[in-house]
Amino acid sequence: MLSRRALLVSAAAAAAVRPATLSAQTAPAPDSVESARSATIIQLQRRTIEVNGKPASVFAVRQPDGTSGIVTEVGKRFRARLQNNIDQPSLIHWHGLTPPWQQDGVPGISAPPIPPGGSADYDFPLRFGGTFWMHSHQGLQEQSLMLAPLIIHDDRNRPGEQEVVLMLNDFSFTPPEEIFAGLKKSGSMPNMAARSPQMASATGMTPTGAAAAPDLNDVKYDAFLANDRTLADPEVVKVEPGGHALLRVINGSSMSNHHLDLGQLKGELIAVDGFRTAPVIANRFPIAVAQRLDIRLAFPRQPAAYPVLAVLEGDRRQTGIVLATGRAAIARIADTTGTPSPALTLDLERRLHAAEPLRPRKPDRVHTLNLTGDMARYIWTINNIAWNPDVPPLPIAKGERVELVMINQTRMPHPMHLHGHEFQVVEIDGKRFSGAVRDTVLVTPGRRVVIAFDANNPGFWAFHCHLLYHLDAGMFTTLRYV
Ligand SMILES: [Cu+2]
Repeated sequence: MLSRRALLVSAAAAAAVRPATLSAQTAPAPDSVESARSATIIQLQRRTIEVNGKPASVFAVRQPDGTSGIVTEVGKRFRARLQNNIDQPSLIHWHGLTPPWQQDGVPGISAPPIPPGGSADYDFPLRFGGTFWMHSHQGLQEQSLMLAPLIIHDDRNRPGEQEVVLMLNDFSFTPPEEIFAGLKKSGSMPNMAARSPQMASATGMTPTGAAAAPDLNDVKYDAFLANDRTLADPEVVKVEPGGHALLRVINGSSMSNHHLDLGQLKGELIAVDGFRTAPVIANRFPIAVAQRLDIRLAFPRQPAAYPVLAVLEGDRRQTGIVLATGRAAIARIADTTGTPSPALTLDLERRLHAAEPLRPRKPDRVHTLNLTGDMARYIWTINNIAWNPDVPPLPIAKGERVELVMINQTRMPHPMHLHGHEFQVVEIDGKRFSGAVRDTVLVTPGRRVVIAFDANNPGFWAFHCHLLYHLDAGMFTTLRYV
């Protein structure tokens, strides 16, 4: 398990790679007095929410005034003091940002976890705007909602335009450690809906390498949350008739990929994972775990209610919020759809083109990463190795253009996340193209996806599957360069 090992290795790892500038906790910047004054206080807390009519004890990442996460502006510095007000160690990762590696928030890689009652300071420039999020990288805390939005405004925010943030989460009353133990004990229980013949053909799978049908949703959740609520009592957001809004969707789920369904509204997708793309107009978009979508919406003039739904892939269950213009009646929305949705595909990914692609360049270094695993024993691996502190980091060097070739040899989709660097999707199944710039890309079963990035942020970085229990079961590795 990453968490326990992470604790054990943190000292060794830090000793091995820590440069003269120490971690956030111990090395205040020279202007630390001013930093502390202008820093945003973020507190890790316990809170109780109601799910399916029952109280649920979960975490919160919020400011003293109750604001969940942070909204800030590009060009500013990210200055935050993170206070651990829970009774266990924790550390928060700023997902999608490019801080100095010691401030990246991965226990045992970037810095030791913050003990209960402790705090850590963060201070680094915000190089780009967009929709990001923050979440615990400690143990399985993310499953208990130790997460929040991290929104960086830039010129995609039109003056006066409303902004709607939609955070998606999966929820279980079973403690995450028990969920993980159950997966380990019984292996993955494949989703029956996902095994039907039409599902197999819908995914276009060929029975080479991986099996013919994907396995989806290996954790059975009690609820799917949209801004902490279910469709039994969804959030209703008032929007301007005839107006526009910028919808920022964050898939903060631990294990659940979704189809975002805008119903009657057409959306203009303008960015993925914070980075702008050539616009794509549609009313349905895939969103894998940890990914984000920025979608511009236009509302008709007449009063109406517009559900914005997230349908679990390969399943009938859904969650969402309602956007209402005028005094529209809000009808009850069922928490299941009529027919199961298909598995996510890479169809949209193939159509996405970065508005600001990487400068074309031959790679100086290519690493091939087979995504592998033993479903029966619930061990998830990269090149058949479950991560442990003895696994050497992937070698790269400063200034290189690096390509990572990911080949999914399993029957589950894996959303792969690189820390500390934005990357560009440059190939899917042998076809080169100038794809989206992102920080998390889905690799569906049997597929080959290639990403490229510039090694421009030296340090010790994590690269892993963002499905929480896959990550904890070993589908994790590191890159290190100075
Ligand atoms: Cu995975």
